[in-house]
Amino acid sequence: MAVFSRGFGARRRESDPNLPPGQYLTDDFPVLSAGPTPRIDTSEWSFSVVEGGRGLASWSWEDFLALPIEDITTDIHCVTRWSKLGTSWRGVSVDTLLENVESEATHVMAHSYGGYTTNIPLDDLVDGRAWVAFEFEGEPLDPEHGGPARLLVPHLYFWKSAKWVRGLELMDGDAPGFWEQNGYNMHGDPWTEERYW
Ligand SMILES: Nc1nc2c(c(=O)[nH]1)N[C@H]1C(S)=C(S)[C@@H](COP(=O)(O)O)O[C@H]1N2
Ligand SMILES: [Mo]
Repeated sequence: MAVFSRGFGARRRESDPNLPPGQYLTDDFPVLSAGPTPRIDTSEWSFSVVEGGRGLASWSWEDFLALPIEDITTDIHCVTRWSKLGTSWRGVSVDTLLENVESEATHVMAHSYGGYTTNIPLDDLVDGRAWVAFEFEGEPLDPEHGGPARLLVPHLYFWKSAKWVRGLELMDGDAPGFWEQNGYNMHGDPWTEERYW
């Protein structure tokens, strides 16, 4: 019976073991931006790692694309409760970007073109768990979704994946970014529903 199998399918999708608690699956890719979409030409783009106002590393777009590039297939989870499973990206791992950086930092503030910020413990950005991504599903990342490049930290809620990212600031303690100052969680693990404070 058609009605029966549809209901069964829906229940199966909701109980997908890859879906964190309180999330639903979507096939769309919703756009969530706190402000207007900044348009950054790759000829103007740069990415830098800074600490205490000191620049530790910096790449032009060309230099950045010459770094080791990885293909990533991963699930993503927005705090507004949508999740997408099996999304594919290309990017440079944060491990690569921090390879020659000497630091005692414990936390990172991601900074974006347009002024957005988000804070993340350094441990959550290393060991192959975070990237600066510039392609989505085989295409250059749309400006609406953070192109030329965005942070991708898929094991945390998606607000930690800063769009239009322009750099990482290493910090020796935690400090709230944009949404975190407005009540969002300092960490943001979707599996333990770290949504708000
Ligand atoms: N620079 C910037 N990055 C951002 C945001 C933003 O407003 N500005 N929104 C965050 C939030 S709340 C989410 S859910 C995701 C949405 O990404 P998407 O628009 O590609 O779906 O981007 C995150 N990164
Ligand atoms: Mo979000």
